[in-house]
Amino acid sequence: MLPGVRPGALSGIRNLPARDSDRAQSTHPSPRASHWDGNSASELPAAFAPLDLPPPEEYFQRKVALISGITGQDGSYLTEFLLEKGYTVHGIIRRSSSFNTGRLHHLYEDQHERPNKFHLHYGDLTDSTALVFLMARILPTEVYNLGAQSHVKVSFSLAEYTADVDAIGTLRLLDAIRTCGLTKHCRFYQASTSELYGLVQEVPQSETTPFYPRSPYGVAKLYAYWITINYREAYGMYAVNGILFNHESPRRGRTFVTRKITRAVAEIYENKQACLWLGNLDAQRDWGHARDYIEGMWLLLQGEQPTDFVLATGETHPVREFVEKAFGVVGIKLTWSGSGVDEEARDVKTGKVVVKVDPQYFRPAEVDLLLGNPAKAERMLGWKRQVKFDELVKEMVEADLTAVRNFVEDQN
Ligand code: NDP
Ligand code: GDR
Repeated sequence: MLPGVRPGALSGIRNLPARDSDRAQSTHPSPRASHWDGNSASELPAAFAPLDLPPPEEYFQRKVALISGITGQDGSYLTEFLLEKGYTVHGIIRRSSSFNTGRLHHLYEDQHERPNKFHLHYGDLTDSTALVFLMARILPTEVYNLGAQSHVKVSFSLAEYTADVDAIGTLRLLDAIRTCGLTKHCRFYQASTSELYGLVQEVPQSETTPFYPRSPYGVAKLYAYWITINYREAYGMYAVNGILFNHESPRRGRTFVTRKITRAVAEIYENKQACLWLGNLDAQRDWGHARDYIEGMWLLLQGEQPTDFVLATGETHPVREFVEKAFGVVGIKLTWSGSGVDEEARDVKTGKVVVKVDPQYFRPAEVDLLLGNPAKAERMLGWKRQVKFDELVKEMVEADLTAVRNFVEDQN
């Protein structure tokens, strides 16, 4: 039982449509392992007897999403979005000794409004058997692969683990779809990233910009990007990459720079913290609001043809500017002095040093500048970011102020 989860919420799969095994067999060929000549990749035999699938007209009327990474920032917003659209949402959660479902708690509160629409299952992107089992039981129509060791700096310390989860984990999920014979039954979204551009080869970056990842995370995501395309081309799957630039929100994990800043601003303003220690203040990012990007993910799976898209704001800002704007929300004006590791910022009014540099937050290889070109998504999907940079900073600082004042210690 999940801590804090109501009895029954983790009870596994309910609400699946009734199956008609006779009709299902007529729409699904028998395994032909003994006759297969080993030449045609698209005719690989199923690993086990074909699943007892509902007939296509019934199967595709269902809107059933399976989300890896449901407990993360994006997973929680995506769950809300899909439930609103009438989907049944299944999420994969990891076993953890501490709470990891904090971002989903409010959805349990809504359970009585939407009975049997929201289910969580233990699983892990490192566990193929669990993925195949879940795929076979849930029979999703859309799979969103958001699960990842998503911290770039951490990936330098956990390079092998990051590759296992972010690269091979994507392969495992795609293979679970194949193993269950669902390549034509479900659409697959891969959470690709602007970190693929790394040492950028052109500005701004678009779908055609060459990649040059700069971290074990970026390199792992490069494999995931290509294996998604490979499965699309090899098996005719509707599998797409959303190449998303940084997107933030009050639900952002507190070790990412935006949330680290907004939480610290709130703590400093309330006299609960003296100083904010940061790494590279010169790095520039194209920062949008996570909620806007969730809609883009869904749109990517609703197209006629599977195509990869960049989602970005088309603006870039240095970390230093985010810091200034965040302090500005609580009326603190900063003055900067020094350079490199000696750079610091003082509160103009009090003269106190409130920002300093700590080299422990530098990265062995940095991504200096990201600036996305969302023209293709705007043109073909009608997608456009709604929340502007200043609004994003304000929303995050205000949410952290409320949390600090109410002694809310979220686990993000
Ligand atoms: P988070 O770090 O907030 O969430 C990551 C999710 O992955 C969590 O639910 C986490 O579970 C889960 N996870 C980690 N390891 C495993 C594993 N071994 N098996 C299964 N699940 C696992 O990331 P975001 O929500 O910000 O990002 C979502 C996805 O989008 C990620 O793949 C990220 O790399 C990618 N991305 C994010 C961008 C951004 O700016 N936010 C931009 C571009 C891409 P737990 O809660 O237990 O840790
Ligand atoms: P990023 O996000 O690496 O872009 O990856 P992060 O917020 O960690 O860093 C952004 C930039 O800020 C600089 N920085 C600091 N970063 C952190 N975390 N902590 C600090 O103290 C600090 N000081 C300066 C960093 O050096 C960097 O240049 C995020 C993740 O969500 C990825 O999963 C996703 O793929 C990309 O965004 C797009």
